[in-house]
Amino acid sequence: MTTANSGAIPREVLLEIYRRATLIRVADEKFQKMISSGQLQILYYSPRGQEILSAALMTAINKNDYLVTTYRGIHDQLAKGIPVRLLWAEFAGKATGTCKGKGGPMHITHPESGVMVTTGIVGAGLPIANGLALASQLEGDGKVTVVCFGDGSTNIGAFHEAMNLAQIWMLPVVFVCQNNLYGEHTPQAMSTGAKELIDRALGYGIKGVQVNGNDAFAMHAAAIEAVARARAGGGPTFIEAKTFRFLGHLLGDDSHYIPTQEMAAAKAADPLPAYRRDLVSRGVDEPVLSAIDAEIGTQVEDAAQYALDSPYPDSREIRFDVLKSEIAL
Ligand SMILES: Cc1ncc(C[n+]2csc(CCOP(=O)(O)OP(=O)(O)O)c2C)c(N)n1
Ligand SMILES: [Mg+2]
Repeated sequence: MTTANSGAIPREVLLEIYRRATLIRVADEKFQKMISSGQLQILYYSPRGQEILSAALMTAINKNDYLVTTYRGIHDQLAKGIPVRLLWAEFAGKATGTCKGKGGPMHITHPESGVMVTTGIVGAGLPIANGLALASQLEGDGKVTVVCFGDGSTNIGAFHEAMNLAQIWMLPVVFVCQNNLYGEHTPQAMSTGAKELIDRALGYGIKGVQVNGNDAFAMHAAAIEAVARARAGGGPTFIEAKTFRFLGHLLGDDSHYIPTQEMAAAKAADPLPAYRRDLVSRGVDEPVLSAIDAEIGTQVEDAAQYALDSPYPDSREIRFDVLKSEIAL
């Protein structure tokens, strides 16, 4: 196992990371507003605090590479490039959504963007990712599958089986553990014996990398290396990306189980503003970043309105897109 180094990133990629992280941030704020004002009635798992991680990760893969993620995966989906309007409409349960409003926030799928599966079952994404990666290996299509999951998932049987099988079969898969130090309402030390999750890679002979997921440079470099290894037939990588979630498990969680000082320190190090300051100090003009902020603001407002204006699916839709193409009711 190794700790990833920061690498040089081309300017256009630096700006793309900023653009995608800003999209996540602004979309998250708008979702919160719509939920608290009653415009949307959904359970919401905010990715606030984990924006840079996803943006730096997804800029290391191609549009047609595969992503599998979780109920908290809105940051991953947006960073992967899912059309914002379609994502919003699906969250709102509208017929224009990625799954015609029949999946809802927990089941976002959009193969055209490589977003293959989103699951609410902790740890369930890893074996599915192996399946996608096996298909790529058999077909020789050169695609890589990235699967994102939380630290809590590393205690689930499916995690261990998938890690083992991926290494034995040298599958083109990158396991990305977004370690935000808490599972649901439980501090890691109460659920996990291992002090460092990265150590779990050792047991399966998998290349393990531990990285500060909130550092765009380190995160991107680790992802580039893992993806290159997978594409070249070098097999899987386990990336433990350290991060923090600012709003607890789901919207409305008062995070009482998180020490006040720990939360305050994490918020003081808010990764997106820190990245913005870093870009400016590296010579990126402030107006360039402000123009991105404005463009994203418009895009998010448009997507939210699109979702509100869209119709709900017809009740007859319940019989379609199931295993049997039509069910007699
Ligand atoms: C198999 C399974 N067990 C329990 C749950 C209930 N549950 C939902 S989220 C969660 C915690 C997951 O924590 P982590 O993997 O760290 O992800 P995070 O929410 O922190 O991103 C649990 C236990 C579930 N959805 N699936
Ligand atoms: Mg967690």
